[in-house]
Amino acid sequence: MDLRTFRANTMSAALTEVKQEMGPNAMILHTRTIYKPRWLGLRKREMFEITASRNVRVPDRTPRSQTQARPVPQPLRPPAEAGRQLLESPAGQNVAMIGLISELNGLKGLVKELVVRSDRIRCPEIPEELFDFYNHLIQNQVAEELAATMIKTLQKQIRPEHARQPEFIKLKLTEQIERLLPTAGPIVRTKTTGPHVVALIGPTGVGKTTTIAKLAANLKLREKRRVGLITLDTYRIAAIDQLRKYADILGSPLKVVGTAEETAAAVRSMDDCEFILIDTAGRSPNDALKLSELKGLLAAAKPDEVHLVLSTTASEKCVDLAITRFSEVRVDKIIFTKIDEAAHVGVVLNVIHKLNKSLSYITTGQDVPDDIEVGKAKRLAQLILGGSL
Ligand SMILES: Nc1nc2c(ncn2[C@@H]2O[C@H](COP(=O)(O)OP(=O)(O)O)[C@@H](O)[C@H]2O)c(=O)[nH]1
Ligand SMILES: [Mg+2]
Repeated sequence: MDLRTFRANTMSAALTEVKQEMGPNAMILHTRTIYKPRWLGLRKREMFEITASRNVRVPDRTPRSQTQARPVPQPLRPPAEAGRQLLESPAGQNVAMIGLISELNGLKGLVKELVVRSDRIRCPEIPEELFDFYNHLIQNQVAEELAATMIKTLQKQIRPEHARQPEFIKLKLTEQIERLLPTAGPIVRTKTTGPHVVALIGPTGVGKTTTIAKLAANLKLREKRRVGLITLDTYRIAAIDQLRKYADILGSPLKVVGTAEETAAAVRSMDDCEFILIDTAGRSPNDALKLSELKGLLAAAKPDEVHLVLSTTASEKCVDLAITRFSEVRVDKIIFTKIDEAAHVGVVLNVIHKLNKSLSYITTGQDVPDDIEVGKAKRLAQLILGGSL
């Protein structure tokens, strides 16, 4: 079969090429729209592709001389019937489909244009030539106000011709993200006697227990430190079993406690450890009673640092509520989990910037102990500005 593929910027340009190269009777076998990505995935370019052939047999359009070999003579059809059959033939349907596709593409372009225009109306302060970069930040969930501030700062740093140099703009935005996103570095023990006590708090299911296991395994196996584990999560048997499994594998002591006295006693009993990691039950941010109970238990443990664990996959509303409520307990640093599952990670920048707390770790998967990284602004900038994990 004489099969050929044609690509052009519009469907009608592709059709013209088909006609020129293969003649007016060419049969369209397949059409599709291809999207070619540009820098940072902004405004993908549309291409139209047509696959056509010169010599596919379509029975109803075959010249009379070629139909003579048919075993049974065909009755003559009335013109309307022939028209209907032509429409229902693959060729007819392809032509109808092409018409629909090009109309749809026209509409899509129009909607896109309208969205961009209305965004521009909403943010008149964003200069035209930097609008795509602003849009990219917004699409990655950077808060609108913060994105606008970043673009205005960028405008002061660059000359107009730089707007056409995406790599340069990326560098400048990375520098800004590094300034906006303070990081805490890894957990370190600065005292010379007694354990360094670290507690993780946060909503249910964000990954606190898994993160405790990752931290404990890294301290124990990579840094050869003596690590003790305490869990205040006495609500669910499964939660205790989960941590016990890791404590057994690591050969670390584990205490399960439910009262302030038990908590203080557990910390004292691990006096020979260099680090004590405290896991807590995920309290619902709405449950004020349990939150104040958590506050009491934590106070008894006298932690050196308390990390609030937040999931990148949670909605901004959930994250905001968790921050408000858990701040009443105590928050020194922030851990963001499930970066691997998040569609966009701008929320990390928004939260850290708004709270003025530093980012300690990010977690990037379910595997203990590997899927954890010390929070680095450059890494986050890469993720926000288009890098992938
Ligand atoms: N994809 C992904 N899943 C995670 C990550 N951290 C934890 N999880 C999963 O999230 C679920 C809840 O974790 P868990 O540690 O029990 O949460 P907790 O209720 O806060 O203690 C489990 O299925 C974990 O395997 C992460 O970084 N990425
Ligand atoms: Mg847990």
